[in-house]
Amino acid sequence: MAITLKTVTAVLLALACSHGALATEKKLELRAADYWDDQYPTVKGLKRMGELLSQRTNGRITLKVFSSGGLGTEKETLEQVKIGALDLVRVNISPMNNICQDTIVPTLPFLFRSIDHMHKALDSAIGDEILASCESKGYIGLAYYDSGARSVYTKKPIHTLADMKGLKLRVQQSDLWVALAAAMGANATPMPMGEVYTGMRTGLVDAAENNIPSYESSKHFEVVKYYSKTEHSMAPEVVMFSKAVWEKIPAEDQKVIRQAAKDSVAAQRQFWDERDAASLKIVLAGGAQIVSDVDKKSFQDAMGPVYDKFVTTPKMKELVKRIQEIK
Ligand code: GTR
Repeated sequence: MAITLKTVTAVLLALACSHGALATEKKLELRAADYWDDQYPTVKGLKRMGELLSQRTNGRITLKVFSSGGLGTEKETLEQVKIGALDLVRVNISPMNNICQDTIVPTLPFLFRSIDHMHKALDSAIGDEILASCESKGYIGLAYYDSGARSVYTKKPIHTLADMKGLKLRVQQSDLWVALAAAMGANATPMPMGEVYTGMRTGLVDAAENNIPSYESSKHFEVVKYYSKTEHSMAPEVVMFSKAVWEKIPAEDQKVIRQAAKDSVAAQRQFWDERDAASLKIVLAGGAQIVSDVDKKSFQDAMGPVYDKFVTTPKMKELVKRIQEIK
């Protein structure tokens, strides 16, 4: 009897060990999507995450990045991630706005006073809470990547809010962005990034808004030459993992993935700064005019209705307050 018990225990132990070993030794080939090409800072950030994953697991966990929008628009790739057809995606936070309400907060106009303020907020518990709020919608938020500040570009200089009146402004596919454009006095046309170049050429839209690296990489600077520094939003980029896939991954591997994403952030920020400077040179050489004397206050003063309409829950109000209180 004693021998039998001992044997059973030994067998059970052996089984448990081999099971554990199997779980952690299983190869994991992750697939990510990004709208931009291989040289863009967000793709370079994802690739850094992949290098860290391979290094830390001796090549057992790998990350293949499908760049240049090969797997679809941001909205489409987010849907693939939701159903687990794709493991992760890097998107701007804006297409998450209609999916997971708290992501509206870091998208809000003129919320962050500076890039440094934005970093402080997103690197703190506030940033983690916002990402975690997407879990019930099928997304595990892993990290924020830099995206600078967004400004308006069109065929004329914009010096004050009044200059926006009646402009057909392309915005991202988010209700918040439609309201934001309306508050500026513009007519919002939501569309995916990939359609904006043609939209501008054909006159479907006559203005858009983005950071300098996007203005350059999308070649929009070839069509509209005035980039006016309204700096109305610092909506960051996010790396979102599929909850459907996540739940099938052993806890130890989840930890490694989370950490690799977090540890890729510092590199991504450096890639961002380098590209920001390089892109500015390219657009200037291409004949773009950077308009710096913008009456930002006229824009800021018009944003009250956007806050009233979109910062609706006690949680969102609290998040906004906590961000504003950061020194
Ligand atoms: C860029 C961002 C893209 C995309 C784009 C847009 O800054 O990197 O992911 O969201 O903006 O305006 O659609």
